[in-house]
Amino acid sequence: MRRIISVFSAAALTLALLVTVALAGVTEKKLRVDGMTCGGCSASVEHALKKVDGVMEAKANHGSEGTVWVKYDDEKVELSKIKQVIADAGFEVVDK
Ligand SMILES: [Cu+2]
Repeated sequence: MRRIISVFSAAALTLALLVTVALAGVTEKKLRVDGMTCGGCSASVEHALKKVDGVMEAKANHGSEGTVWVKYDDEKVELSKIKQVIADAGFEVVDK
């Protein structure tokens, strides 16, 4: 019984370690983005960001106070790259 417990706890420890490593570089950031006037704009920003290696999720909201929320692995992609992709899609990142 003790052996079973120790095997189980070793497995749990390994799993916890793997999860920690996997999540190590995950960062979330919300950016103010101007110029998105309709759902098509926000969809195109999301589409452009999701193609970037390292970007896990992207959610854009258009409007006068437009925002882009992005979840990414900062070991694979830098925030400056994400801002560049948004700019390349034709929109202005307000946060510098
Ligand atoms: Cu639009």
